Amino acid sequence: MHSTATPTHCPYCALQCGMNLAEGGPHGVEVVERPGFPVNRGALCGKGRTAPAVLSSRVRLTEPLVRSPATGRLTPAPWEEALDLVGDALSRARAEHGADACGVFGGGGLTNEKAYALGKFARVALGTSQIDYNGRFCMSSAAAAGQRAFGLDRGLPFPLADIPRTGCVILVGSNLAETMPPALRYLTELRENGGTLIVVDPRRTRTAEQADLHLAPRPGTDLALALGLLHLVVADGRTDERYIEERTSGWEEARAAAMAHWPEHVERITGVSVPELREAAGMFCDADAAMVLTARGPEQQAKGTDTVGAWINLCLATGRAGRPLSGYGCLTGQGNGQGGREHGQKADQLPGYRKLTDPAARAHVAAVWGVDPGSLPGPGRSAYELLDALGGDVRTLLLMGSNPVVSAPRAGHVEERLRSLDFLAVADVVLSETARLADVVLPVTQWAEETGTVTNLEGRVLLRRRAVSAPPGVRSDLDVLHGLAARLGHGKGFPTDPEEVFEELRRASAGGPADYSGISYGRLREDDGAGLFWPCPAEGAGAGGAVEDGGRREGAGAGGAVGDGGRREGAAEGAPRGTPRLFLDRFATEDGRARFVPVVHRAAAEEPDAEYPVLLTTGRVLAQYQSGAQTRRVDELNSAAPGPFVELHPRLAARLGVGEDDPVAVVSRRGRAVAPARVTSAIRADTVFMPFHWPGEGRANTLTHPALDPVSRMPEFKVCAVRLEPVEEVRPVERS
Ligand SMILES: Nc1nc2c(c(=O)[nH]1)N[C@H]1C(S)=C(S)[C@@H](COP(=O)(O)OP(=O)(O)OC[C@H]3O[C@@H](n4cnc5c(=O)[nH]c(N)nc54)[C@H](O)[C@@H]3O)O[C@H]1N2
Ligand SMILES: Nc1nc2c(c(=O)[nH]1)N[C@H]1C(S)=C(S)[C@@H](COP(=O)(O)OP(=O)(O)OC[C@H]3O[C@@H](n4cnc5c(=O)[nH]c(N)nc54)[C@H](O)[C@@H]3O)O[C@H]1N2
Ligand code: SF4
Ligand SMILES: [Mo]
Repeated sequence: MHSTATPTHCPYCALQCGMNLAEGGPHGVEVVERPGFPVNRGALCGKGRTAPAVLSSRVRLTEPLVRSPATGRLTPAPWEEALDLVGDALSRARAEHGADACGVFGGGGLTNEKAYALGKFARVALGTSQIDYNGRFCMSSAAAAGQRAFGLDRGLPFPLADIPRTGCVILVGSNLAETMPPALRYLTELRENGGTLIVVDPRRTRTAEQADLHLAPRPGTDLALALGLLHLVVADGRTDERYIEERTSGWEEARAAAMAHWPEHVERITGVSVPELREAAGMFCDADAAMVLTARGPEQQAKGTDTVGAWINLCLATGRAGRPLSGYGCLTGQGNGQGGREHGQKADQLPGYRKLTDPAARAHVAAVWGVDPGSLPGPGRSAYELLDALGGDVRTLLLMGSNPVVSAPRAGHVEERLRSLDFLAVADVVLSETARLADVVLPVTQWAEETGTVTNLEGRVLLRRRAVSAPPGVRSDLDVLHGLAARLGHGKGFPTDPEEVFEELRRASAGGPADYSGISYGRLREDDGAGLFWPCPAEGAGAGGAVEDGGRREGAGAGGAVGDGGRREGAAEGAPRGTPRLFLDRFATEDGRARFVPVVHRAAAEEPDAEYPVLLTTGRVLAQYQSGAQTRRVDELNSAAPGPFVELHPRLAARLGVGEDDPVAVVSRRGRAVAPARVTSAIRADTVFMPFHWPGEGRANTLTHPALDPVSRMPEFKVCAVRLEPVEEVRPVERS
C-alpha cells in the first residue's frame, strides 16, 4: 500500500465500498485497493474508481455565485456577501410570511453530521416545519413498511455476509449487478453454496441473468405477486404455525386478504404464470432459511408501503424473519441513505430516528439543543409536496445535496415551482441543473475533502476520512449552516468541526431507535475501520424496547458466523461492536411481535388506456449516478453511458417502425421526452424503460407521475402510462 494512503469510502452508493486514497494522479489523489474492508473486499465499480475526477477544479464550483440584478446571470461573489444574501432572504421570508415560508431540502448523500445539522438548522435556527429530503424518493416505502411490521427500520437487519449462507433469496426490483456491482458476489456465493436466487424484474437485467428463476411481472404489480405467493404457501400448508403463534400478530386478517388473491387472478394481473408462481413458492419454502430483499422496483410505487408489506407478510408466514440467516431487507440506495434517514432531515423526525410528534422525543432532543420543546415545529410536508408548494406558502428554499430538476417526479412542474420562488439557495459541489436556477450558489467541500460518518445499507456506521485539501474558496456544508445560523441569531449551536457535531448527535440519538451514543470517531478508527452497527448504546446505558435488542452484543446473533462479518466480529471478541443482527429474540414493537398487515392489490395511479397504451418504468445504468450531476462530469463514465435511451421490445419497435438508435418520443400526460431507441427482447413487450440520469429533452422525469403512497409519500417513479411516437421532423414543444 502507498505510504500516504488514507483509508476511506466511496462518495456514491449505499454499499460505501472501502477504498484507499493515495497521493498522485491528475486530481491529487488516486484510488488504491483496500482489501481489508469487509463489505467490498477491495472490489469497486467504475464510478468509485473514477471518483477523484469530480475533485478537479475543472468540473466543480470553486467560488460562490450570486445572481446579478443587472444581467440576471450568476456571477462570482465573496462568501460573506453570498451568505448575507441567503440569511437576509430567509429572515425576510420569515418576517413577512412566517417561519414555514422557509423551506429546506436535504439529501441522503449528506453525512450523518450534515443531515443532523440541517435538521437542527431548520427546527432551531429557522423554526420551520418545511424540511424534507430526497430519501423520500428512495427507500421511504420500505422504511415505512419496516416500521409498521417490525417497529424499526434498518435497511438490512443482518450483514451482507449472511446472504451466501441462506438457502434462497428473492430479489425484488433490484438491479444489483449495475447498481451495487461488488455486492453481486454475495449472490454468486449463495449459488455456489447451493442456494437459489429468484429475481423479480420486468426486465431481464444483468442481475436477472444470474437467477435460477426470473419472474417478469408487469410494472406495478408486485403487490399482487407477493399475495399470490402467500396464497400458494397457505394452500400448500407450508406456513410456520408455531412461529406465527409465538412471534407475530395479525395473521388472520393478513391470511384472509391473501386468500382472496387466487393464483389465476394473480397471473392475469402480473403476467407471471401459475406454474412460475408455484415454482417460486416451492423454492422459497424448500430452503431451510430464506430472505426477501427489495429495492426501488417494488418500492417506488404509489402503493410501495403495502407492496413491501406483502413481501414481509410472506416472510412472516413462513417464519423467515428475525431468525438466523433469514429475513426481510431493503437495499438502501444513496451513500448515506441509511444514516440520512435517521437524524432529522425528514419532515416528521428528530435525531436517533425519533418521532417529531412524540412528546418524550421532543423533550429529549430539545434538552440537547438547549431549547424549549414547545418551540420545535411539528411535522412538515413530504419531498414532492414541499417541491409542489414552492412559490405558494413556501417562498425561500435552501437546498443541500439534491438535484430535483432532474430527479423529481413530474420534473417540468417542479422546475417551474423552483423558478417561482422568491429566493433559491443551493449548496453543491458542481453547478447542477438545479443550482443553475438559484439566486445564490454556495460551493461546498465533498467526500475526500472532509471527514464525516456515513451509515451503509447494513446499518454499519463508518468513518469517511479526509484525504485531500479542498480548493481554496470552497467551504463545508457545516460552515454554511454555521454562517447562516449566525445570521439568523444563532451564533452558538452550529459547530463546524464534524467530530464536534457527531458528539452532539450521539447525545441526541441516545435512547432512540437509532442509538449512536456508543459510537465515537475513535472507535470507528479501530479494527481496520470495519465500523459499528447501530443500535449501539453507550456502555452501561440502560436499554429498553428496540434498544434492548440493540444492547445484545454480537455473538448473540447467528452461531458460527463465517465470512467477513464473522472475521470482524471474531476479531472484536468481548468488545461490543453494536448490533449486526436485529430481531433475533424479539421485534422492536411494544409486544415484541412482528405485525402482519392485511394488504390487498390495487391498480397503479395511471393504468394504460387507448390514448396512453404503454407502461413506462425508470431506473439506472451502471456508469451514471442519480441525476448525473457528478458522474456526467467524468469522461470515462460518459463514454460508457453517453446519454438517455428508451429500451423497448422488438415487437413494439416494429409496430412503431423504429429501429435501433432511432429517436423515439415518449409522451405522458405530464410531457414529452425524446431519446434513441434501444431494442431488446429483455423487456416485456407492454413496457418501456428509461434511465433518469439526464436533463433536457431525454429527461425521464418529464414523464413520471407524482402520485404519492399514502403512508410513505413515495412517488410512483416506476409506473406511468405513455404513448410512443416516431419522431417527426418538427417536434412539438414540451408541455409540463
Ligand atoms: N449505477 C448506479 N448505481 C446506483 C445508483 C445510480 O444512480 N447508478 N443509485 C443508487 C441509489 S440512490 C439507489 S436508490 C439504488 C437503486 O438500485 P436499484 O433498485 O437496483 O435500481 P433501479 O434501476 O432504480 O431499479 C431496479 C430495477 O427495478 C426494475 N423495475 C422497474 N419497475 C418495476 C416494478 O414495477 N417491479 C419490480 N419488481 N421491478 C421493477 C427495473 O427494471 C430495474 O432493473 O442504486 C444505487 N446505486
Ligand atoms: N424517474 C426516476 N426518478 C428518480 C428515481 C428513479 O428510480 N426513477 N430514483 C430516485 C432516487 S432513489 C433518488 S435517491 C433520487 C436522487 O436524485 P438526487 O436527489 O438529484 O441525487 P443526486 O443526483 O445524487 O444529487 C445530489 C446533488 O448533491 C451534490 N452533492 C454531492 N455531495 C454533496 C455534499 O456533500 N454536499 C452538498 N451540498 N451537495 C453534494 C451533487 O453534486 C448533486 O448535485 O432520484 C430519484 N429520482
Ligand atoms: S458499488 Fe457503490 S460504493 Fe461501491 S464503488 Fe460503486 S458506487 Fe461506490
Ligand atoms: Mo435512491
